Amino acid sequence: MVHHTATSVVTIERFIIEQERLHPEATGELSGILYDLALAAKMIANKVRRAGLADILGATTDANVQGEIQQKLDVFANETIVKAVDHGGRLCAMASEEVEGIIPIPEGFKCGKYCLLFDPLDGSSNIDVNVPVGTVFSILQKVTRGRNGEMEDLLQPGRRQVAAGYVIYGSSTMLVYTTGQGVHGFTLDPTIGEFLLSHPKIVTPRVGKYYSVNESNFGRWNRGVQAAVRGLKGDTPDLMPAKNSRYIGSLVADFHRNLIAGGIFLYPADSRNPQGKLRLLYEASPMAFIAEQAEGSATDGDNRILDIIPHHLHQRTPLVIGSRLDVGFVADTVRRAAERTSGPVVQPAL
Ligand code: FBP
Repeated sequence: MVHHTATSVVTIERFIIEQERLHPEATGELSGILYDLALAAKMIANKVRRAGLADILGATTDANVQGEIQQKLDVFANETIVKAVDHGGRLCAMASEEVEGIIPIPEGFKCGKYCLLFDPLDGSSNIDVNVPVGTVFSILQKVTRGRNGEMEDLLQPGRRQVAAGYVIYGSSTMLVYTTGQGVHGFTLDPTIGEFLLSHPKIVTPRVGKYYSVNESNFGRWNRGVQAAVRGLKGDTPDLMPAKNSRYIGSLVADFHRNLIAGGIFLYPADSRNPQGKLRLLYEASPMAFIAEQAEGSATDGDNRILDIIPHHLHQRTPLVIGSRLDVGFVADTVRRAAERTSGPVVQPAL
């Protein structure tokens, strides 16, 4: 592995090639998809940067598969990603948080051995108020025969991802991704239009200083989650030091802060969202792959996110993600609370 420091001038293209060389069996198809996504990210960043000026703010009249009114930028981002990757001959199918079913590769274009799942613009409810938003992507290998990708190719557990990443459109635009060889961050230099390596080998602190959760849902959580959040605020100092609260309400922005500085993000299930709010395939799974590659972890409060078997494209899941010991603390606290209410698990007399 070529050693880079944050001061080396390394473009994302060069970095992708160097990582590919570590796999003599590689065909370059995965690298090609990552290039295309970096290009789409530049085009979306360009629109987001000027959002306040151009008539791109505000909503369309259409609703997406989640029943949410689509923001104009959502639609632009979705189309930009599809157009950037659908003709490269590397994909056999796509799925987007904004689109009901599978997005097929148009007839006339060659199909490849990968599938792409993405949330084109996460946190889009924040666009009009100039709060960072993001794009999230996940790449899987095709498992079925035949030209076109099928549902089976998209509904794979997160541990099968070959790559995952996100783009954050914040004070600067960054692309952070993993192909299972650590997590690396690139910052877009708008003066030359290049993503440059700025955060090689990101490792998230084992214990974080921030907790990020929408506390307006407190009354709708079960006792275990309430106890865990109290613990993160300092109620159980012998078990977990008190943390500072930070919540933007844009998953990519909250996750990125905690990845770099250390912390935990939670979107638990609640009486209004019994399955949680965030989507397994477009949000939780790719972020979980990145978190684990950065020595953090991700659960649905109990189970490892990367082991959850998806049943449908827009499935939701509770999400607890970030610094390893913080995520462990939440799981232990929830488990202890569950035992208290249901009584200790009695082992049958053998
Ligand atoms: P979408 O924009 O993809 O619907 O994203 C969902 C999201 O905005 C996340 O980015 C964020 O973490 C969460 O919802 C915020 O939800 P809430 O407003 O309920 O706290």
